Amino acid sequence: MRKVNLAVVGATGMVGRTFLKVLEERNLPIDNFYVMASARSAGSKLTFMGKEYTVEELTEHSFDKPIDIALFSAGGSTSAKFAPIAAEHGCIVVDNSAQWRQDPKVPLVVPEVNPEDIKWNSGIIANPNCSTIQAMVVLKPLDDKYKIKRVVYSTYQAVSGAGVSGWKDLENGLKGEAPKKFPHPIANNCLPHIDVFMDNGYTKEEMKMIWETRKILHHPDMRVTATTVRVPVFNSHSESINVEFENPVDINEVKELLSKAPGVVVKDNPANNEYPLAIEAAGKDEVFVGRIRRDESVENGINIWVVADNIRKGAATNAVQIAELIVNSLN
Ligand code: 25A
Ligand code: L14
Repeated sequence: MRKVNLAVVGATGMVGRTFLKVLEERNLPIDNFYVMASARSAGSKLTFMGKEYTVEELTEHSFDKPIDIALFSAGGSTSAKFAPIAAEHGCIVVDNSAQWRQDPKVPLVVPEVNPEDIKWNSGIIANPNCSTIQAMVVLKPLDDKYKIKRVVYSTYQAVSGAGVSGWKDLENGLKGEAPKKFPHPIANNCLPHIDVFMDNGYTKEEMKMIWETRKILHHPDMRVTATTVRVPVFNSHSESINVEFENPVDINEVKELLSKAPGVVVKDNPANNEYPLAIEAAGKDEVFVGRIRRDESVENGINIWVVADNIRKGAATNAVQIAELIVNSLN
């Protein structure tokens, strides 16, 4: 594998720091390495592969030097401005924000699901929303086998999804302090509100799950609905997913298919109280699925419970896997 020059943009954030950790673990072949963030943290130090790196301020000139791949997680407005500058300089951006995901010129990729889509990139590849990624890894083999007719998502999302400030709201809220990031206390509470409200009454997080599911599975008309809820959990998103299929399903075959699916671990043994749990998924890269059962209210339906670390598979790990696909395509 050829060595690449790689930059991490938003390196001091929740996802940015995890990019560094995952890059170290997976040993991507890196030649020159750069860490970038806002002026706020320029000059601070980050350790990568035992070496200390100084955080640079992200500017219009950051990509004047040769950089092959940049992993961005610095928010939508930063990506809107700087990802095109990086791409113009020949760098391939893997962007973790929602800024480019619906752009028809930008592939939206989960490596276990639609790796072939990286081929038609024009300098920017989007990393999907954390809640979408973990659902896709599980739904893809089922769609291939039974053809999905309709999906109903209900999510139970960790505060780490809202970055450093979301984490602090739960930490401080448990001590009785008022929230700064969320509109209501998150400690001992559930907020049916993630990202902004839209004209149709859905939140943008819900609409992202709907739009992104269709784009990744290449089913532009798939019937999908979602309710996304913030819960007082530090890390790992849990999801109840109800799926209706065109074709008849056999529940044992579903378990068999999922146990063979790449990136998926079936944890489904109710007799021993075994099912996926947020505290067990945290720190791991796999997507855990359990409570696999028939939806007895329809002819061809199932209910499942899907849990994954939203900062790792939901953000950093998925982006690094995309970077690996890019590196392989350069050879
Ligand atoms: O609303 P937006 O614009 O879409 O932004 C959403 C925010 O959500 C996070 C991320 O916050 C982002 O800022 N995020 C995005 N995608 C996410 C995902 N999939 C996600 N979180 C979870 N899952 P974050 O706090 O994790 O990281 C922010 C990083 O982006 C850098 N950054 C911000 N503006 C920038 C920029 N880099 C370049 N140019 C810009 N204009 C940011 O750098 C950080 O690396 P920094 O220098 O601003 O951060 C310095 C230190 O400040 C602390 N901190 C950061 N944000 C907050 C904060 N403290 C309190 N409140 C904050 N909002 C951190 O400790 C950081 O180390
Ligand atoms: O990737 O949990 O679009 O607040 C935006 C909001 C990720 C999570 C995205 C949150 C997200 C997020």
